[in-house]
Amino acid sequence: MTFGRMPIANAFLTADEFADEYFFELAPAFCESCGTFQITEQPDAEQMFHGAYPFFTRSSRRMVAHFADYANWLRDTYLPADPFVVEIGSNDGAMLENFARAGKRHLGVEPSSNTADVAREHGVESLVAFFGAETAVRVRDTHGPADAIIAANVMCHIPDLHGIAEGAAKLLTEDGVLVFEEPYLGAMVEKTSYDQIYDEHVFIFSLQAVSSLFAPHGLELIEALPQDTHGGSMRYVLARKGRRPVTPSVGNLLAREHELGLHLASTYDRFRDNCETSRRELRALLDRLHTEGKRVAGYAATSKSTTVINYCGLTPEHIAYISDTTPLKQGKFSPGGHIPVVPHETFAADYPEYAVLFAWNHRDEILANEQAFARAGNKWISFVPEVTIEDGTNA
Ligand code: DWN
Repeated sequence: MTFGRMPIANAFLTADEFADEYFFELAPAFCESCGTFQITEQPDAEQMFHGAYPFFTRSSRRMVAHFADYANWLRDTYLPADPFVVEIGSNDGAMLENFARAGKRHLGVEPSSNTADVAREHGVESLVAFFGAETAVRVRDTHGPADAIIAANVMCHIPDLHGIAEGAAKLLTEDGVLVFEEPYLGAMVEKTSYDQIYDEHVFIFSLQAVSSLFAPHGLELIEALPQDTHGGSMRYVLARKGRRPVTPSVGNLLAREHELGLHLASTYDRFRDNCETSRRELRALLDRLHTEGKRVAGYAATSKSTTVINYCGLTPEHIAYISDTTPLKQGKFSPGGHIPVVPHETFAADYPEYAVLFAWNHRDEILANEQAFARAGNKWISFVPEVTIEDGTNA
């Protein structure tokens, strides 16, 4: 299937950059032999992750709390008393800060220098690099082997997964674990959350895919734990084959994937049809509101919104502006659709009548924060799992 011509999801730009904007074809595919769902063309990593990368994990308070829980769970379940923990794609240090504060040995490996700088400000030791076999050996030679290599919303960004697996196999101690959590294919298919598909997300994983991708490197899936973050994620735990028991979660969730038909091409034919229905309905709703002269804004200039805006052909006529809390995005335009991004203060000073909830994955946090918007009679527009209008009071 194809979502058509797509810009880089986080390449927010100024008006004088419109003429040179980069586009590629966003075309996902499903591999019936290894079970991966992936995009077939991806821009170069340096075009996406660089010194002005505009996503900071700390933009969601709920995610910061989630990472504190993730760190505690890891410590209690898999770590020795004096661990060395390496995080791949450590961003602004929201996860590793929990180890840094406890005085534990840690290292973040993060390719975007600006987010790594923020991590250092929070006491997180950070190496600006892409993780792979070479970096893994460098880290092992300078710091020693790692008891855990962790990641969150990172593995699905890395096309050379075999390089990651090879690096992990070199860097981990004998009983070390590789733990990562990522948007889950089962949730995406069930909710038609097609906006999880964009340049950075080269894969949307399932247990089936993770098991088969890491097995050739001697790494075995020993536990899987569903997470409600980012609209439905899965935490995967891998260890050297035979070193740790495989928990029942793996068999149970693999059976559930079978029931969902995640191994069948026909499931993705249905997913494509559902995406097209969602597009038609969102576009029809926004066309109608435009005709009626309603004031509509977007809420949160997420990476995901780039897929929605461009796939649905949304313009500033449909969505006058997008409110976002990230200074690096404010004053710029959204990729492809060229919708202005404004600070949250602009939204709060003069509420629009409708707000499209682009950060639907942070729904509870946002609706709770925006009670004044809802109480003033304004409405939320959601598109996951279905296109709906709701008032959002008492959320
Ligand atoms: O995998 C990825 C996920 C974890 O984070 C990356 N590829 C990039 C990023 O994706 P995203 O941009 O879709 O993430 P979020 O967390 O859904 O959205 C973040 C954006 O939303 C930021 O620009 C800040 C903004 N935001 C806001 O304006 N008000 C977020 C919240 C919670 C808010 O209340």
